[in-house]
Amino acid sequence: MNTTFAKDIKKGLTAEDKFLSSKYFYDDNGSRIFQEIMQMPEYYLTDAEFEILSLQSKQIVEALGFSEPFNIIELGAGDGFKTFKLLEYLVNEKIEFNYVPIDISKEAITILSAKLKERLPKLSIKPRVGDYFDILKEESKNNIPSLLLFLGSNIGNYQSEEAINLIKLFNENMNVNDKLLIGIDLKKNPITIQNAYFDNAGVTKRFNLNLLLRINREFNADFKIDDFDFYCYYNPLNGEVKSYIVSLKKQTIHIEKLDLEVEFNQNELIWTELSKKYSIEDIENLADEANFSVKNHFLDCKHYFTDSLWEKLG
Ligand code: AVJ
Repeated sequence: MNTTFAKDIKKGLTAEDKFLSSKYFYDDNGSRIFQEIMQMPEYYLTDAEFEILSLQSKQIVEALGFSEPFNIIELGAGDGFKTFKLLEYLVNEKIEFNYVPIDISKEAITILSAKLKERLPKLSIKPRVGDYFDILKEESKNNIPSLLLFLGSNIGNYQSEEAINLIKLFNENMNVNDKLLIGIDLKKNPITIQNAYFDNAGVTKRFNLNLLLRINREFNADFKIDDFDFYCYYNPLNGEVKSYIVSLKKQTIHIEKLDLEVEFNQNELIWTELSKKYSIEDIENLADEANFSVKNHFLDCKHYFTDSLWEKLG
């Protein structure tokens, strides 16, 4: 049994305001549903970032100003689909670099490596499985300039303070002049954002409710999916999309392996996810707080999304 997950379930479901972290969405089923989300037309984030890396790889690489060889270290590489465009550009230009994808899932890394070896046989790839910061620290010791990739607006899942702390940790494990390319979803027309998360086909609802199915399976719980719904809203004043699971009736859930009974009132919520949106000014403040200077913002043509390039200051 996964003990941190067990503790987090107990903590979240016995709290006054119930919560479960979106980091637990990504079991095998959840990862598949997230692939579906990325293919929905309403979920503009993936297309926007793909456009940036397809059309602006040259500008990004020039802005690095690195001597060769250098490292490209990707945090949470996942399926590596977007990064492919950047890697392809570099290989075609015969630029000397190593690609170091890091993921906690060994399976994801194995699949990614095999795919890349086939599609870019000349790529030098050094896949790593394990903890981001341990590996970053190790890689920073070899004194090759490094570009860190933290793409896909994953930073959006963190509250302001946590986001600053995470980026400070990146900073502490980098060398001066190393760069961070960070993908961030921008504030925009609230309807566009709302539609990306509250899709009509209910894919995002399935993504959220899958967490209950995961708890059923891993902890012998008895959540009945039809007794729960999904709700989310975007608050343009603070840039936060918050997602919730809603109990449709008063009910008691038994989680056998945790020896826990959880009572729900009708319409009671479980907060599952924060997907925070930033303005350019917000991004510059965040960089500032963590001792980075912003070199460039690479935007898509609709200005929905940015891959921002930051430099570690001395
Ligand atoms: C993978 C965290 C960037 O918050 O946009 C997509 C996850 N949640 N639809 C996001 C997600 C609902 C996604 N991130």
